[in-house]
Amino acid sequence: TPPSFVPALVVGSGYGAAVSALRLGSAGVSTLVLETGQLWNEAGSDGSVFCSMVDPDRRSTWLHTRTQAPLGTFLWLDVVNRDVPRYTGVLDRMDHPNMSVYQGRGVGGGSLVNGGMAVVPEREHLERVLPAVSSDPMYERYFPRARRMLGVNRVSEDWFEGAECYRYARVARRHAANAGLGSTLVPNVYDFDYMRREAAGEVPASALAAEVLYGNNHGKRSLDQTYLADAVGTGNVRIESLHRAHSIRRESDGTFVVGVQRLDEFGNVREVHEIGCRYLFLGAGSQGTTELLLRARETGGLPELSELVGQGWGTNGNVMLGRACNLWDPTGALQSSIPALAVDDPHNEHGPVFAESVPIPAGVETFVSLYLAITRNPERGRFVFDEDTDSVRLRWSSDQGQPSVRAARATFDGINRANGTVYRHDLFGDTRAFEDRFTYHPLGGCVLGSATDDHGRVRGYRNLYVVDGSLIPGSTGVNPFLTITALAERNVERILSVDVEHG
Ligand code: FAE
Repeated sequence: TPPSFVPALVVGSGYGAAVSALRLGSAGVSTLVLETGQLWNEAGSDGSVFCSMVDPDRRSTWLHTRTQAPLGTFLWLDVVNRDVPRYTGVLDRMDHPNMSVYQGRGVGGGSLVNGGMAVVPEREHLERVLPAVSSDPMYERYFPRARRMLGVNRVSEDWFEGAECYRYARVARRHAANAGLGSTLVPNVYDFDYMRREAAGEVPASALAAEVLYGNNHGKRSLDQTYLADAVGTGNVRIESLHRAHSIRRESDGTFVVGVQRLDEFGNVREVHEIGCRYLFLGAGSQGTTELLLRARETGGLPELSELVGQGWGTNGNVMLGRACNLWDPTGALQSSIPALAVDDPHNEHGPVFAESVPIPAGVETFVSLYLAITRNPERGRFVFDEDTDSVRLRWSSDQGQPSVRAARATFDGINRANGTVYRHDLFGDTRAFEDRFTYHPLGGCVLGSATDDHGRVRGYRNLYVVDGSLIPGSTGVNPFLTITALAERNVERILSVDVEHG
């Protein structure tokens, strides 16, 4: 049967994809969005759509039989992760030699699982990593637009200072201050007014019920409630969940033909079909988009793609660590799962460190101060396509995490010295204090200005676009989704005004 046809096809439904879908739909372009993961809108037998971090079930994990939380152990005991039935759950971890890449799966992509921190990057750093992007319009126009569209808000300082659930963040701030370091309250898309009412017992708890990582049942403005809801509301956008784009080829008349696999909720391929489109927008995330392009380049579907596809990948300098606080310094049994504070060390000898104070929502006092540090690690890896497994492999060596560890160590050695505290060595499965073998912030693989032009148009093929985190070469210096969103707003605006025929 000949392929069905849509004018515009968007692959994935994370930040870049959601921006593309809304802007295409608003311009009157009939658009289909394909998402591998589920549409998370139906409650399970417990009455909730998502499960919590402390009691995970099959909804937590994408096609694995055990949950894969980064904090592997506590007192070296494997108490954190659980066996679960294999299912198309919401959090995926893609394992490569020396590096595990986390990604949200479902309509909304990473917005379903992430901590919601929405941070504008430092102007100088953005100019360094994306020299082709002029920063005035970014800071005057696209960052403010992205913040407004995503529903970014700030915690009220008065409430923060007294909230039991942010004792852990205040401890982190005080310990940093004792070492001469500042901290900042971090804006978020989680509705802080909702959280205040959770704390007052007026509404069902989500952030205060250890929900994040495997989804939030309340409070978080994930993309399905913002961009994607608006996109569907234009009447021109349709979203197909449990549909995975697999192959791409181009016909001689310029039509792209995408091979699609329809999955059941256990991840089995139930049906394959083809969809033709005029405009193809790839928003499948750093690994997903890069894999689609490399497969197409290596297996003949898009042979003209640049050799630069696959390159420029980085971890955003992610490294996690825990400190043991003194027994007179509790971090609190009730911890909001939504981080609200970051320690700032701009003058670190190994480059600036922005370290979020992250919760351990165990429900008991642990005296642990936990951090996800974002460092300026200059190391870059690359993806290669492996025909045997029909998937990409990441080339990343174990020593490439060392710049992140050195920077974090310089910051936190100082904090430990100033407070008479030590690192925890029991959290990451062995005795290491710094966990640099995973990233929540994969970036790069199809870098703007190299594998694409200055607006994400893929080199070698007209009407083929990359719109997600793969455009950014490895680092934003802060949490990345606001940058991904603002960059997509900028690029898609240009693409719509220059390339696309409007309906
Ligand atoms: P992304 O959101 O990853 O979406 C890609 C989507 O494409 C996914 O839904 C995939 O299932 C789907 N997909 C992949 N392959 C295919 C295919 N072949 N066919 C169809 N669909 C496909 O892309 N960032 C922040 O700024 N602040 C935070 O607080 C924060 N916390 C995080 C916490 C966790 C646990 C994680 C995992 C990430 C966190 N991030 C945070 C990172 C952020 O979520 C991430 O940078 C963005 O989601 C990336 O956006 P993309 O548009 O690149």
